[in-house]
Amino acid sequence: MTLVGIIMGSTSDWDTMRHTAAVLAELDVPHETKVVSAHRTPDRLYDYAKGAAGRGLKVVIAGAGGAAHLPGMAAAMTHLPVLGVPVQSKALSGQDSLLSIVQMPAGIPVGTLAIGKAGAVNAGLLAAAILATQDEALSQRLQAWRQRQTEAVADEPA
Ligand code: RP5
Repeated sequence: MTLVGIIMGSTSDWDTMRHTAAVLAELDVPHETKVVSAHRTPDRLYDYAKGAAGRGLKVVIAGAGGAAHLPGMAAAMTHLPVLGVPVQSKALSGQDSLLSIVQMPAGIPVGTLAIGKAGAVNAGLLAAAILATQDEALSQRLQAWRQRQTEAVADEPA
C-alpha cells in the first residue's frame, strides 16, 4: 500500500522533488508522485487531499515554488501530516517559496523543510522517521541509512 504521497505544483518541480522520491525508494517506503497545482488544478488538489487518508496514505509531502500555496491548501483538506518543500524559484531563489510555506497561521501546520534539494531529501527522511515510529523494520533501515552516511564522511578534505 502506498504510504507517502509526493505532490508538486508543476513538472518543473520534479528536478527538486525527485530527491524525495529517491530517498524514499532507498528506504523501501511505498510512495507515489503526482503533479497537483493549487492554482492551475484546484479540483485535482481538492480530490487528492480529501482522498489521501481514505486511500491509506500516512504522510503527504508537497513541493512548490513562488507563491507556494500547495502545502498549506493540502494541509487544510487532510488531517494527515503535511511536509512542505520550498522549491528554489528563479525570481527570488526560493525565499518566496519558503515564506509562503512556513508562515502558516496557527491551527493548520505544515512541517516546512529547507529550500531546494536539502529540503527534498530531508522531507523524505522525515516522512520515513514518522512512519518508522510504527514500523520497526523501517526504523532499522533508516538507522542503517544514517550509519552509512556517517561512515561516508571523510576524515580529511582531500
Ligand atoms: C508553482 O509555480 C510550481 O510549484 C512551480 O515551482 C512554479 C513554477 O511553475 P512552472 O511555471 O514552471 O510550471 O506553481
